[in-house]
Amino acid sequence: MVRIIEVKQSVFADNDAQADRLRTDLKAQKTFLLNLMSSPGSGKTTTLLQTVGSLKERLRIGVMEADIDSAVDAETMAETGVRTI
Ligand SMILES: Nc1nc2c(ncn2[C@@H]2O[C@H](COP(=O)(O)OP(=O)(O)OP(=O)(O)O)[C@@H](O)[C@H]2O)c(=O)[nH]1
Ligand SMILES: [Mg+2]
Repeated sequence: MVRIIEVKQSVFADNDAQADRLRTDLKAQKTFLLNLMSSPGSGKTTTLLQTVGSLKERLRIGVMEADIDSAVDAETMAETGVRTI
């Protein structure tokens, strides 16, 4: 027997609400947030290093690395002089 359960509320409703709050806060602070995600080895760090190199004199930039395995990329980014965590 198949039972269909109707979900009236998005399971991501809480995520959406938090994302909305974050967007509002960042806009008020005039902060542009970019989440850069792609396959391992596809060129994220290279792209970031070039982007930061081109813009760091004109914009205040911070990088949050989300590598759960190592701090190699965070250390590489920190060498550019921008705030990196
Ligand atoms: N040919 C070519 N090689 C690239 C390009 N961008 C990056 N690479 C090379 O690809 C390799 C991986 O680049 P990374 O920038 O370290 O890639 P990543 O996505 O940060 O890798 P992870 O952090 O390990 O997931 C390096 O050897 C880069 O020099 C590109 O546009 N063309
Ligand atoms: Mg990388």
